[in-house]
Amino acid sequence: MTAQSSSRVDDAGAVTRDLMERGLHVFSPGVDPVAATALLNAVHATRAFGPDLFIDEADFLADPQFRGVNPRPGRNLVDRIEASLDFVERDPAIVAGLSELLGAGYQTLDRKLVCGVPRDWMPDWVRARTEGKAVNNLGPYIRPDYRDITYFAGIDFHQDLIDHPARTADFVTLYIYLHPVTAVDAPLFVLEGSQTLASTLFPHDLTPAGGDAWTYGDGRGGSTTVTQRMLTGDTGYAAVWHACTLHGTQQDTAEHPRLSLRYLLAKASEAGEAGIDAVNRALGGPLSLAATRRDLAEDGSARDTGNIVSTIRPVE
Ligand SMILES: O=C(O)CCC(=O)C(=O)O
Repeated sequence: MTAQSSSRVDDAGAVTRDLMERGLHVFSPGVDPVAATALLNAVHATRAFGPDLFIDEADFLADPQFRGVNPRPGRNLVDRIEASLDFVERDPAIVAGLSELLGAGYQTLDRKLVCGVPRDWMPDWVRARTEGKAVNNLGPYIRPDYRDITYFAGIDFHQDLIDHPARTADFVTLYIYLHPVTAVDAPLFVLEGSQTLASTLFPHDLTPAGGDAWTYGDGRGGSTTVTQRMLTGDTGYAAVWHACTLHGTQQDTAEHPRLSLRYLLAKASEAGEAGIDAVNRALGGPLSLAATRRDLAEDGSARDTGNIVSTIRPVE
């Protein structure tokens, strides 16, 4: 461990405090940029990132699949390049921060690569199907053998609890940029303070309140003011947020994709008191919802509910 990383590790309690106060902690510095670049290069070597990622419209229409289009065991690119992930999974400050928050022996619920897809790559028929939608996971339109990564054309403000109905918010998301991310690279937008209302139904009740402020209602009569923060940063940028923290992305408007690593990490069931317990005790609402969203049709496709995050005009 270097002198620099040990001073980060000694900063005990900072991750928990940040999640309690803002719903988010940014690791500073992030993880090893050289290793992140090596991973990025390895990912690029697996396929031609571009318009050929997409299937033909006729093939899509022959058998539309809206479920089961994300990475899964046996079809997850990060599992094929496991050795390259030590720069995250063994980074002393990341391990210390997550152990503080989730207890030693925390569990990896999910880990995958996420790709923000440039608009220019998308066929017209895919643009027509995604325009104005809140959740633009492009998996249904991607060639099946490339569904070992999750592809987004932006996703509206949501909690990561959205994919886990009935689960307690005992987990966090760790998000790593594999190259510099600016305003045009589909940076994450996080609403600081949004975790305080605990779990709420998607799409969320958000109204602009001037500048970077939003009024956020919980649908139960409560509301709070939250602050929008755009997460731009260099290669290896690393942030962790609570399962109830609202965040989203706009579509990538750069010429290249935005590639990131995304982990979901949970407290081990046998772990004693950990930072996440203190964070959760401070929340003003339920820690789980039986149903987390009301935007899906029977077949799993997204209905048109609008897209709030796309209304932000990013300024760096
Ligand atoms: O990377 C993106 O564009 C969106 C990622 C995200 O918000 C998520 O996976 O929950």
